[in-house]
Amino acid sequence: VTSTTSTTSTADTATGPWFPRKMSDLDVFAERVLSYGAELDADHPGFTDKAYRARRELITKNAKEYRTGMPLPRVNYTPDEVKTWGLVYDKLTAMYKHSACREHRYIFPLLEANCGYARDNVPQQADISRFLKECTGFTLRPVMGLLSSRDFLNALAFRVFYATQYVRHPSMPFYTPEPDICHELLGHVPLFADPDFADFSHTVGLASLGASDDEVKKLATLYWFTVEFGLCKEKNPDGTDGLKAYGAGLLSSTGELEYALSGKPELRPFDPAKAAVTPYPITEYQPVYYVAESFRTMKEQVVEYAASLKRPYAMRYNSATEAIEILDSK
Ligand code: NLE
Ligand code: FE2
Repeated sequence: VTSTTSTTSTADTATGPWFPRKMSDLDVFAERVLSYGAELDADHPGFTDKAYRARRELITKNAKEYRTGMPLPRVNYTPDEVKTWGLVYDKLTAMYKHSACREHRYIFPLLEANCGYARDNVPQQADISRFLKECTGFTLRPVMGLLSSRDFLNALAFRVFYATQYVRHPSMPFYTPEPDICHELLGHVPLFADPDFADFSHTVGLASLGASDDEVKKLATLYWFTVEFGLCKEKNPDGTDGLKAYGAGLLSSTGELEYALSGKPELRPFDPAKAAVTPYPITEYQPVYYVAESFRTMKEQVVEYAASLKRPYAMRYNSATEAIEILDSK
C-alpha cells in the first residue's frame, strides 16, 4: 500500500513517533527551538550585549515566521557583521587548501562564482538554495537556532537543510559552540552540492522518520562524528597519506580545524556502531575525532548502518509531490 495522506499533528502514530509526511508538515518546527533561540543562553558571549541580542531577535524573527512556499528571507547584513564574516572567510579559505577534503575544495569556487561567496559579502540563503536545488535537490530553510535532533534529521528526509542566518558574536570569530551563518555556509553548504553527500544525508534523514528516541539519539551522534566533526584520509598529490576535514564544525572554526589536524587529539578509525554511542562535549574542542578511510567509505558505512535499523515499513521521498510515501506497510 502506498499512501501519502497525512495530517499535521504531533501525536504519535500507532507504529511509532509522529513524523512529517509532507513538506508543509515541517512548518511546526519553526517555533520548536531548543536553545540559542531568540533568547540567548547565559554562557553565550552575546548574552550581555544588548545590541547583539536585539539584532539576533530581528534576524531570527524571519525564521520564526517562515512557512513552506514563502520566498527565503533576505538579510541586509551590517558593516560589522560583514567584517566578522570576512575575518572568518579569509582565515578559513587560506586553510582549506591543505585541510579541507577534496569535495569541499572542488565546490567552494563554484559557490564563489554562483552564490556571492566573497570576503566582503555575506551570501543569501535564497541564492544558495537555488544553486543547491539544481545540484542535488537540496534546499535551505531558515531556523532560529538549534532544533531537536529528531526535527533536524527528519527534515533531511525532505532534502531540506535548516540553516541559521545570524552572524556569530564578534568577540569569538574563530570558535563558537553554536551554529551561525559562517558555520552553515562555509562548513555545511559546500557538501550539500555534492550528489553523494546529498544522498547520504537524505538516507540518514529517512532513517530518522518515526524512529525511536534511542535510534534518533544514535543517528544524531553519528551525524555529529561525521557531518559535524569528521576527518578522512586522502592521498596527497605526491602519493603520501594525508588527513583532511570534512566535518562542518571543523570547516567553520579556524581554531578547531587547526587543533583537529595538529596530532594532539585522539584519532580513532571510523566505525558507525561505535561512533553512534560515543559521548561528546558541545561547548569545547572535541577530545576524540573519528577518521574515515575515505569520504566515500564513510558514506557507505553510514548508509549500511542506517539500513540495519529496523523499521515498521519502508519509506521513500517523492520529490515531485514533496511527500513521504510509505511502502509495503505490514
Ligand atoms: N564550532 C563551530 C564553529 O566555530 O564554527 C560551530 C559548531 C556548531 C555545531
Ligand atoms: Fe552543523
